[in-house]
Order: sequence, then structure tokens, then C-alpha cells
Amino acid sequence: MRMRFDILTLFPNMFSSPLRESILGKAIERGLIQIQTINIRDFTLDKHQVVDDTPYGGGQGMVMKVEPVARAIESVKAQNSPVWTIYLTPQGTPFNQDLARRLSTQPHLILLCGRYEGVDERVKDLFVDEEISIGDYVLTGGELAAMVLVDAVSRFIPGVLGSDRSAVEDSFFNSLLEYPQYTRPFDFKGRCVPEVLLSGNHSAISLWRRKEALRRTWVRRPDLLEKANLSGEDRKLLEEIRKSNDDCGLGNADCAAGSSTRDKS
Ligand code: 4FV
Repeated sequence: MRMRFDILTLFPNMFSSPLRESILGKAIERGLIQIQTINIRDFTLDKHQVVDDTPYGGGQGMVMKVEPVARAIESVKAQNSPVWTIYLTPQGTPFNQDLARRLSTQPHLILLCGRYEGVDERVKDLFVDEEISIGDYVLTGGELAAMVLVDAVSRFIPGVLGSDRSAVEDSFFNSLLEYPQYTRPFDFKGRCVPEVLLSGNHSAISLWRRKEALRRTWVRRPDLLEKANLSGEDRKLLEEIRKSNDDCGLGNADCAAGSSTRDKS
């Protein structure tokens, strides 16, 4: 399975390097994903190539004109179908791993990047299938949001993460935060790697990792615990974590985070 992204933007050069490096770069070389940038300004008909205008009703800033965006979208749709058109905007559906996985089932996405105060509302009425936000903050343009989406979605394309890895194992897959990771050296400034990780006892290791993922999620993102599908074992571990937290009476983070590294100093 391969996936195509057509990115409509006023700044196509922004995409030259970020999407050509490392994993995504290799995925493009291997034809697993195709990324095409389209300059909306190329779809203006006037000699000044005007793409924005003042807002009806007054107010600050400029609005992207409907005609150039409409022509650009129609040019992509004319060559390909089916196409699912996404507009990146703070007013959109919050982007997350579940949404990334769903979008990865689409063979072809158009990503429309806004600038200024955004696009004329009629672009959304006539052409946009879904509005998506990468977070509750305002960017200068939708381009960075489009890159985030391309990266997160492409990880679900078989082969993009390499044969042995699949996005299915990721944290957030079962909406828990990742457990702590360690590599050599064993002892850094007196802080040592938890011995269980060197024990070779795989069930003990996966139990330790599950408990640390639950602990970290409980401490940092209790909202995720609500929607996590927890097993009976998980609930028992969570009880131990809560109890160990109450017993030591220390602040949440210190105690809850206390168990991972042992200070040898
Ligand atoms: C954004 C976001 C975002 C708003 C005005 C572009 C900017 C400008 N896009 N998630 N947050 N877009 O801030 O997706 O047009």
C-alpha cells in the first residue's frame, strides 16, 4: 500500500528538506509515500498573482481568496480520485494517534495550508472534507501542521518504519505514555539503569515497563487513563502505584517517579 499527499501552499519550499530526511525521505525513495507540493499562487489569473484580499465587514489581516484555492484543488481532483481534502486550522478536530491511523487508510490526501487569517469560508463549504488542528495555538501558516500530519500518518504505512517496527506498538496505541528507555552506559553520573532491564527476565521486564507506563500516564496524563483499555492486571498495578504514592506522602511526581532510577551516589 502506498499513500499520496498533495500539499496546497503559498510556500512550497518549506517542504523541501523536512520531508526528505531520514525515515520519510527513505519512504519517498522506496515509493511507499508520494508528496507533491502545489503553489496556490500558480492558480491566479491576474498578472500580480493576488492570492489574498481584505475581509468583508472589515477587521484586521487578510483572507485567502477562494478562486486560486478552488482552481488548485480542482486541478488535483481532475487527475486523481478518490481524494480526501483536509484544511489545517485551529478550528479543526484535534489531531491524535487515532486520527492519524484513520487517515492512513486513505490512498490520497489533499492538505490545504492556510495563511493570513485563513481561507474564505466558501473554500470549506465547497471543497474541504475535514478540518484538523494540531493544537490550541496559532501558527503563521498551516504548513508546519501539514508536515506534522504527513509524518504521523506515514508511520502507519507498512514498510515506512522498517520491517520490524510498526506504529501499532507505539505509545498512545493503547493510549498510555511510553515507559522509560535506557541504553549504555549502565552508570551515568551515579545514576544507574534499573537492574530488571539487565535481568534477561522478559516477563519481569514487560511487567516493569507496563507499570512505568501506567505510572507515568497516571502522573502526567490522567485524562488518557480514562480512555485506556486497562486489564485487571493494569488496575492492580495502578492500585500499587497509588498506594505507594500515598504511603510515601511525598509529592506525586517525586514519589511516583522515584522507582525508575536508583541514585548510586
Ligand atoms: C493551525 C493549527 C494554525 C491559523 C492562521 C494558519 C494558522 C493561519 N493549523 N493547527 N494550530 N493555523 O495555527 O493547524 O492561517
